[in-house]
Amino acid sequence: MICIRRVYLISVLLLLAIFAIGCVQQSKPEVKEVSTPEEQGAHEESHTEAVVVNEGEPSVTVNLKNFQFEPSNIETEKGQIVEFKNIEGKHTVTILESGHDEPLVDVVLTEDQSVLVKFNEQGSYDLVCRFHENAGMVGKIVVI
Ligand SMILES: [Cu+2]
Repeated sequence: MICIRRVYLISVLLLLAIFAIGCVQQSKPEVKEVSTPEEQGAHEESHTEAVVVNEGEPSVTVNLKNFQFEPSNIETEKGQIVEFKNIEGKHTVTILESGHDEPLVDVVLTEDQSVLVKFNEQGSYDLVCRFHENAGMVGKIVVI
């Protein structure tokens, strides 16, 4: 009888221990990975025409607001940096070489975030917000 009780007691303790461990694991705060635009752009480094850079002095600043890029027609020189600054809402800075489908840069910006893009090759680039492309949130970048 004592033996069965002991086994029962041990079983209960074990179950409690397992339950406690489960609780501890569940109550662990979920760490949400917040990726910065720099990190998001890091995988774009393989593209040479337009790359996300972590620092540098922009020659032009483009504001994202009212579902528009302001200005939407940008001209810059080869090697220069363009800053895209999200004033309001959630947008993407998606840059494609004109006539190509694969974006060179594709970064999601939430409010007050900005991203620096360096243009290394002359050419004509399409600027698109993937979320509001149909609303006319597009632009053109000419690198001379
Ligand atoms: Cu947008």
